[in-house]
Amino acid sequence: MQLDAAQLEAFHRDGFLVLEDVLDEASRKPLFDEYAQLVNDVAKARELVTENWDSMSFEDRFTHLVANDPDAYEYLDISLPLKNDLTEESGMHAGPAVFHLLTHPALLDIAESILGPEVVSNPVQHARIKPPESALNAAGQGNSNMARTGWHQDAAVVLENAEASPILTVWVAMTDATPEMGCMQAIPGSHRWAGLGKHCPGRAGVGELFIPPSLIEEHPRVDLAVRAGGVVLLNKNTWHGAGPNLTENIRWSFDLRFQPPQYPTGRECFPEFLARSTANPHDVVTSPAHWRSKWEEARHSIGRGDTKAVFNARWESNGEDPLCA
Ligand SMILES: O=C(O)CCC(=O)C(=O)O
Repeated sequence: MQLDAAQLEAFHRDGFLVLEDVLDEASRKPLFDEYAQLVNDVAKARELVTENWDSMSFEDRFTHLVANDPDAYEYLDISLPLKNDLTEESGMHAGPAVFHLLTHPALLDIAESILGPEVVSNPVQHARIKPPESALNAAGQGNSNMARTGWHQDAAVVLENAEASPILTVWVAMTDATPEMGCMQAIPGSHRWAGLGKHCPGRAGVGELFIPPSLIEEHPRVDLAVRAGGVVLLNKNTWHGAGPNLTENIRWSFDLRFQPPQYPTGRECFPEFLARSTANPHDVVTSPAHWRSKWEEARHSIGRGDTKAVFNARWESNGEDPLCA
């Protein structure tokens, strides 16, 4: 589905666009199935399978796992962790259903409408499966893949070398995302403000950077609520965040990034790949195993010390700023 002129105008005006009904149930089912198996496998490996496991729903199994062992989330995310001390044992999930999501024609059509015919999958990407906030301990509540997401601009998350890279965020709703579930919120038009706003260093790692709440309060915010199967597009400069999941259900999304090939990704220690191309169709990655091997090679190379895991640390200097307290 290419975006029409009115949708493109709204995206460029607001810095975001909510699109309902992009992925049907059949497109999402392989992901539900893959994650059902994954949660079983991870719970087994972490010795967290309970006696009544067989009678538990996916939601309850997942919640039990991360409530008792928030570190286990590493094995469910679709990126290696953003840690400078990555090892060959560091976890991530790079299953075939995730690759088919990254290369889903409906998502690539949307990306092409904004970026043009050459589309690269940027490795900044996450699975966010958020259980009821009340189930999480302090460590879980500090992890934006499972709990609230501090306000930020996506351009602030990558290295400075990607300053000019037109990176598009494509956020995919696996479940409904309502205000009570902690759907994303954004400030309309904030992508047109000059440069990057002040960000504070993440207290629980570089991925948890945030704009001080006092700088958000003065601006009108809108909820980016969307039904399961819908998509939210974000300009990389749009100020956005997400509240806690205050319901009894899980709130699940994948946030993906796409860009044209000739620009830095801003996270060069992790692998990009060509997802669509009319200029070089033979270079398009079409095999889930090929994609997975790229992440395995990155982990191996970082773990061996051949590649340095470098993430954006540019906000560390704001650590002492009273606004960041
Ligand atoms: O889903 C969320 O909680 C936040 C996602 C987000 O901030 C992003 O995709 O940049």
